[in-house]
Amino acid sequence: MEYTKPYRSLFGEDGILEPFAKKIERRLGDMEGFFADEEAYKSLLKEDPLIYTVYEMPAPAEEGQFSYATTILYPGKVGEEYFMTKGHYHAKRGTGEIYVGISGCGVLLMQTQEGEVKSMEIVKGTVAYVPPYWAHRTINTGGENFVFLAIYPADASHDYGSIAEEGFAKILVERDGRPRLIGKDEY
Ligand code: M6P
Ligand code: ZN
Repeated sequence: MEYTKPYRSLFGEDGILEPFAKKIERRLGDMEGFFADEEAYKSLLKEDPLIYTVYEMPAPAEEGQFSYATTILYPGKVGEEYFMTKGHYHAKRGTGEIYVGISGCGVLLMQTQEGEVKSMEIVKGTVAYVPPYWAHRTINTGGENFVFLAIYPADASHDYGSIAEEGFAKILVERDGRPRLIGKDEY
């Protein structure tokens, strides 16, 4: 039997994982249809800002293995809606995930296939559990980078399709200077 060799990485408040095996950068242009305000999306697209960067250490995609990744979600808004990750279900639906806040502040938004929504704040030191079957997305509600660590089964695999098509039932917008969760049709 071939054993996977143990390994580790270090990260600081900036969230850069050392070492990392994979770096994913998502710009606004990679997120067409994700934000509610299409006009605001189009006008910001001229700058095509970087929305988030993921540093990943994927383990072999086998049952029992774990991958980990840090995400740096930059501050900003598209119209009234805060910068956020695409969000996904796990392709292997019965797998969960753990998030650990490193710096900045944000919200972890979760939703079941039946449309039940849960949101929780994440700050430095928060550990949050995403149980199996919940789609998950993170949102930066602050003025600085929102940085967190995620640990998930290596064979979970991302299912972006359902979110790209239907989105989340709720979106997080800034109203009177504060974050407010509203129905996506209330924008
Ligand atoms: C976290 C984990 C990763 C995910 C990343 C960005 O680090 O959940 O698996 O890739 O956030 O989120 P998304 O894949 O939804 O863009
Ligand atoms: Zn996940």
